[in-house]
Formats: sequence, structure tokens, C-alpha cells
Amino acid sequence: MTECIGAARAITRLSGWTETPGRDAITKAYKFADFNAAFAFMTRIALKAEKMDHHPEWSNVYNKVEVTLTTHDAGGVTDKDVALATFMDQAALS
Ligand code: H2B
Repeated sequence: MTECIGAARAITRLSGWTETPGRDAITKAYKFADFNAAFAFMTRIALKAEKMDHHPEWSNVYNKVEVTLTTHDAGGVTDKDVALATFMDQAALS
């Protein structure tokens, strides 16, 4: 149903995202003022991910959140990943 567009194409539509080495996925590292800001970001993204039924691979260390997006069901990057990445970038600004 959801077609792979590939990481190379996806990152041309985004800012600050790179191709994840060794797999069809995209990665970005966000840095916030402190842990509180990082976790607030993650909370907003978690609610959106549930609504989309599309979930990030991510990790948090203090004020940093490292995110990898791919569509597991499709075996690579799809428009869903671009949509979630775009939402994340907007959420990180506010
Ligand atoms: N998230 C991501 N990133 N890729 C998927 O393929 C995916 C998902 N599939 N969240 C969803 C959940 C699927 O496993 C459930 C059953 O709808």
C-alpha cells in the first residue's frame, strides 16, 4: 500500500535529515535546552505517532533526541516518514 520512496529522495524534501548508514532509513539528532524540553518534544511526537500509527526509533540522553525513521511494513522510507519528520521539525521549533 505505502510505497518506498527511499532515503535519498526523502532527505531532499527535508532539512537536517541524513541517510542512515546500512539501511533505508533517515536520521536526525535534535538538541534542546534541557531534558524537560527534550521530553516535552518526545511527548508531542508520541501522541502524533499514535494517531498516525507510525512510530519512530529514537533514543534520549539528557537534552538530545536521536531519531531514525523508516516504515517497517514497507521495508524502507515512505511518505509517512517524510510526514512524521516534517511534524518533528515543526514541533522542535516551538
Ligand atoms: N511504525 C513504523 N515506523 N513503521 C511501521 O511499519 C509501523 C509503525 N507499522 N507503527 C505499524 C505500527 C504496524 O506495526 C501496526 C500493526 O499498525
